[in-house]
Amino acid sequence: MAKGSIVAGCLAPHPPHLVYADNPEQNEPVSEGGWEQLRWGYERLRESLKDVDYDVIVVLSPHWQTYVGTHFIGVEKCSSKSVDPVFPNLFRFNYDLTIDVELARSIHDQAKSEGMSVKMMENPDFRVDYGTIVSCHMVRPEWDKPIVSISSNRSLSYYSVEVMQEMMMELGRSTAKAIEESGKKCVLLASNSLSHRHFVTETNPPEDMSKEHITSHAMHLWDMRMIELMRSGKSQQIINEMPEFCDQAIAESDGGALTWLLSAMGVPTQPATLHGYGTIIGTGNAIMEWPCRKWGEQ
Ligand code: 2X7
Ligand code: FE2
Repeated sequence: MAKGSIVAGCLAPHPPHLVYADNPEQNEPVSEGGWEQLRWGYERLRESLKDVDYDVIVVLSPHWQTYVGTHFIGVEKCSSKSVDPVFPNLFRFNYDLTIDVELARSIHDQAKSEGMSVKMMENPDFRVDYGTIVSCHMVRPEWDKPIVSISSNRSLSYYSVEVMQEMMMELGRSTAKAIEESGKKCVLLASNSLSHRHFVTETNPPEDMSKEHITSHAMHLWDMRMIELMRSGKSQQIINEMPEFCDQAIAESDGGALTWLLSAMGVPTQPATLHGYGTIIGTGNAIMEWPCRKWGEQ
């Protein structure tokens, strides 16, 4: 069997506003659009992946929060309604998705053998979080690929950003090894915003773009710094600066997704492509792609 591989790694932010603004049939609320810069960014990412052959999407979302270890959905068919608890007016999404339980279990087993605390989530009534759904929908609205859904172990809240990073580095290595052994081609998604300080009131209508901007200049500077590091292949520096970034920009990478992604790709020195940047209710969001399929043997 040929070795499996990561064909692309993506930073794929998940504010529910993006799905709301796109008006897909699965979402109940209806909008007049909005956040076009980011939605055009997702269009460019989809175009980039259009002719890429892959079997499965592997996603880590900070909105599936687990406090004892990292969990993996272990139920093959998940269908229900996902409602954003903060924005139920924007996101009530009827989903029907397939999980690649075999690959999920392989990553779980590999991480376990490396000493991580892990669990397969086997409750058939489990409600899939909106972070997972929004990122997957924006990357692949056809929903024709199975996914592997990985939780965000809140080790930063329990311990520290350093402990979170140690654990996500190991989870990334275990993910890459399991993928290699599976023979499957995978797209990896780190589902998170960058700076994450948001407004506490909503405009009327929510898609009024005359009110949308970053919450502060300091947040803008952090977002631009992170984007430039990604664009110049300085992954190790991102990992080194993660403690300050999480602290000062209240960054949503505190959930570990970005560190996990960088580790799974082998902390790349190759540049990432910026497909789009924009703010959502004041938070900073970048759509980035590391086109690993083009790098050849590492
Ligand atoms: O989950 C989110 C987010 N990360 C950023 C902005 C707005 C809503 O939801
Ligand atoms: Fe979020």
